[in-house]
Amino acid sequence: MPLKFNGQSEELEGDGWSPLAPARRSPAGSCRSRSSVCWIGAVALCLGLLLLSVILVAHTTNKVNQWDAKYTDLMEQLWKGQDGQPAEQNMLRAPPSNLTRELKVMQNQHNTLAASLDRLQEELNRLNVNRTDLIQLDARCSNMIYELSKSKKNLTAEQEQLKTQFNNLTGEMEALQKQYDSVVASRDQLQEEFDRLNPKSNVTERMCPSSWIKFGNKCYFVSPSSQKKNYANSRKDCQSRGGDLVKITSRLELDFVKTHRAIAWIGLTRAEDGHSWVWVDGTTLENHEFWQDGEPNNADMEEDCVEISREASAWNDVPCSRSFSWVCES
Ligand code: 2F8
Ligand code: CA
Repeated sequence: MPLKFNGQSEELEGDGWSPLAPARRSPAGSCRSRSSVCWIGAVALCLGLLLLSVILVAHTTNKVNQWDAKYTDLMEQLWKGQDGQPAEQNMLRAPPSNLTRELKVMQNQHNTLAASLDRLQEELNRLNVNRTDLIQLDARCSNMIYELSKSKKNLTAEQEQLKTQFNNLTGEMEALQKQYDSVVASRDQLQEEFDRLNPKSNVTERMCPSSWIKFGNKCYFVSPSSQKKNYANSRKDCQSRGGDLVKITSRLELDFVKTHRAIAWIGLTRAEDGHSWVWVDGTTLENHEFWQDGEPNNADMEEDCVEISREASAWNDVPCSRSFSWVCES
């Protein structure tokens, strides 16, 4: 007999047995009277459900394994070519022609770039060597600059010390010079006083070397008439003999000289200012009375030395390069 579902009672109805129906119909429990039958039915139902679940799980697992195997096969086919080689290798073995061209171009570019890279590497190595040299040079230069600046500092300090010493010594020298001048002045004063008090002592006999002529209290050397020298060499000769060219300070002295040599150099030259005249001892000419008439005339703007001239037995300015005899005194 078929089973029917009762919507109101939510029970299966039929002529046959319904496991729940008795309990609903008799809540106080008519099933209690048939409890063992109820329990057996419930256990059987549970076992049936359990068996059904096991079957479903086994079926599902089987399906999953089948799909997994299929998926693995598909992946292998995709990875391998028809000939069993990997698909990528096949593509590389027989690439399309445009790809081959591109590959060649890229290969060429790669080679060019590799060559450039090599060259750049070499250049880099060379620059690194130069850089190392420059770093060493820079270090040496820095060291030298440091040493030089140290030396400069020391030298500057030394220079300052020397300057101070020089200034002190200059001061001392000036003080000593003043003392010396004062002592000389005192001596001269005492000498004058002594001469005044002892007139006979003035006449101090002085001896002159041979070939020198004594006149007054001075000695004179007159050069041989056969020898002529310019002004500078004449003066050198006098100095080598321990004297200098004659300095004429009186008519008497001029007359003495000109009687021994009519034409001769004397120790008088034009001063730096171009106008005044100086003696060999550095003193300036004060007495102008012994010039010839019209002299000094600085003829041709080149007459800076003085001679005793035969014509007038007086002085004339002439070029220093001219050659004459000379007269020395000491
Ligand atoms: O007339 C005086 C004149 O005579 C000479 O020049 C022509 C002298 N020159 C020499 O002796 C070189 C001048 O010094 C002198 O003034
Ligand atoms: Ca002259």
